[in-house]
Amino acid sequence: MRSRDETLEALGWNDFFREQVTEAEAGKCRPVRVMAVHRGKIAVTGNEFEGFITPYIAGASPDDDHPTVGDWLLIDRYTAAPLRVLQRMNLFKRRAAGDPQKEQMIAANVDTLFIVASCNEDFSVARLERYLVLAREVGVDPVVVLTKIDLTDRGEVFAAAARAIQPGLHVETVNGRDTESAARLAGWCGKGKTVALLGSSGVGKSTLVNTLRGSDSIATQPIRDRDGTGRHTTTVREMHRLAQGGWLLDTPGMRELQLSKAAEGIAEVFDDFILVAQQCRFSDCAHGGEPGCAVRAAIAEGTLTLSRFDRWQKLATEDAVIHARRTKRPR
Ligand SMILES: Nc1nc2c(ncn2[C@@H]2O[C@H](COP(=O)(O)OP(=O)(O)OP(=O)(O)O)[C@@H](O)[C@H]2O)c(=O)[nH]1
Ligand SMILES: [Mg+2]
Ligand SMILES: [Zn+2]
Repeated sequence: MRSRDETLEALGWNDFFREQVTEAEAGKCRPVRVMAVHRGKIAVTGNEFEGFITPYIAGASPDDDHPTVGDWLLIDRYTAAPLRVLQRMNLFKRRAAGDPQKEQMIAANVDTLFIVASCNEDFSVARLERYLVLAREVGVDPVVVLTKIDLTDRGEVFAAAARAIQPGLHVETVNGRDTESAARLAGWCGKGKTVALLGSSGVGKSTLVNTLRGSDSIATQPIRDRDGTGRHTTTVREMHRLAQGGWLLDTPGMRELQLSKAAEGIAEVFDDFILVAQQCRFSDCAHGGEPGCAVRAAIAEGTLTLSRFDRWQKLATEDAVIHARRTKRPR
């Protein structure tokens, strides 16, 4: 019995969740934590159970809360069917891409929020403020993590600008690629603790996760030279285990917290295309018949469909046009 609790506690299980499980449920269900959300399936881990299951709860109306990453979920002990999402300690959401009436869940049951920004031209006090507002609304302690300190000699200027936003705000400056430097963040990532990373694409969220884990298993990509913004590399919200026992919840970069039709929305909806496109021989492949195009190969094989390819291209083009207009506008 004891070892069983320890496994769950390492996943973040505590009295708040334990007390929600009725005796009847304890007999026929097991609690699992949602590790990642993919289209149509979720990755969950519990005691002696790990795998992909359907996110759809039988009998729940579409308005009912469905599981998001970080959630504790009761699943049927025998069929693994999800039965109920346990009440959350907290929940990050934002307005859904394309539909301002709908909200998209980002992450649940978070102990600390790392608001990640980098010490370069993409740094914005206004954006940090919006994330701090979000953290306050949700009721999670924020830490501002300023990356790429190694690329500037004005690191203290960026840090001072961040500290000035709010008295007592934790602000850490790091070289996210350096183990010793990133180690100053370890204090927030103790056993069973969940730290969510939010911030624009390209600020180095996945890099930090890799460095803190001492691995390079998560894909990262250089930012654009043109404007210092990222390429929306991460497309899945996913929890990653640290050797010291904590959990880092990596998320896709968001340009605006509530932007409607933007690259990040496209990246999330077409994550399968973006993953395959990373295998194209040329990094700037337009998937129009270039040699070594993995996207065309996948369509030919039938693993990706042409109709979704067309929709993806159309949205990506629209976004590029909007982006070009924005950058051309005189200041
Ligand atoms: N020199 C330096 N480069 C960094 C640092 N942090 C990240 N980078 C680089 O910045 C680029 C973008 O990093 P990512 O980790 O992919 O950024 P991300 O925030 O995960 O981006 P998305 O997944 O698109 O949201 C990569 O080339 C990293 O190597 C840092 O502290 N110093
Ligand atoms: Mg990333
Ligand atoms: Zn291609």
